[in-house]
Amino acid sequence: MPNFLLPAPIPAETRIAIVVAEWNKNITQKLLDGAVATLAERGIDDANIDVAWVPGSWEIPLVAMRMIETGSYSAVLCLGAVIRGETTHDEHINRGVSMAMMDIALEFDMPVLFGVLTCNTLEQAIHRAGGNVGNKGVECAEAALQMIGLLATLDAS
Ligand code: DLZ
Repeated sequence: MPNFLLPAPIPAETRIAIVVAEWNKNITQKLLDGAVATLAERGIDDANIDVAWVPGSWEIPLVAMRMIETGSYSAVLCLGAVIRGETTHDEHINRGVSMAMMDIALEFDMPVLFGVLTCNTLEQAIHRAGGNVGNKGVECAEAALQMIGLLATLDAS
């Protein structure tokens, strides 16, 4: 039987940053609401959640990095909705943002949660923002708490 590393309990003072894009706000507001509600259900006080709205998903990585640099947070949730249009803009945004988010996570040794929807249609986005495919904001909040706990376990071992 292997040793399974279990996430440690989340300390009450844990602070979470959320960066959320205004572009497609009808979708991203639902992602934000899902994330905040999930964090609250898991014991994170509203006062320990800081939310920064940015113009679009392209702007998420810079603000995520700046929030991490304050040293105040245990994780940063990045929420956005990129929807394919007539041009290839979505490919550029998705590639740039996803790679930057991974770079930031590894450089700053912190969970950076990828809650940017990358959809072909508005309908797909609606389904993933509280519709019949769940809510990506909820998933990100749950993933953030799991990662904070797991990293704490690794710190202690
Ligand atoms: C410009 C643009 C377009 C066309 N589409 C989206 C989108 O689907 N989702 C999104 O989050 N942002 C979009 N943006 C805005 C860019 O992310 C960015 O804010 C602008 O290009 C300014 O840098």
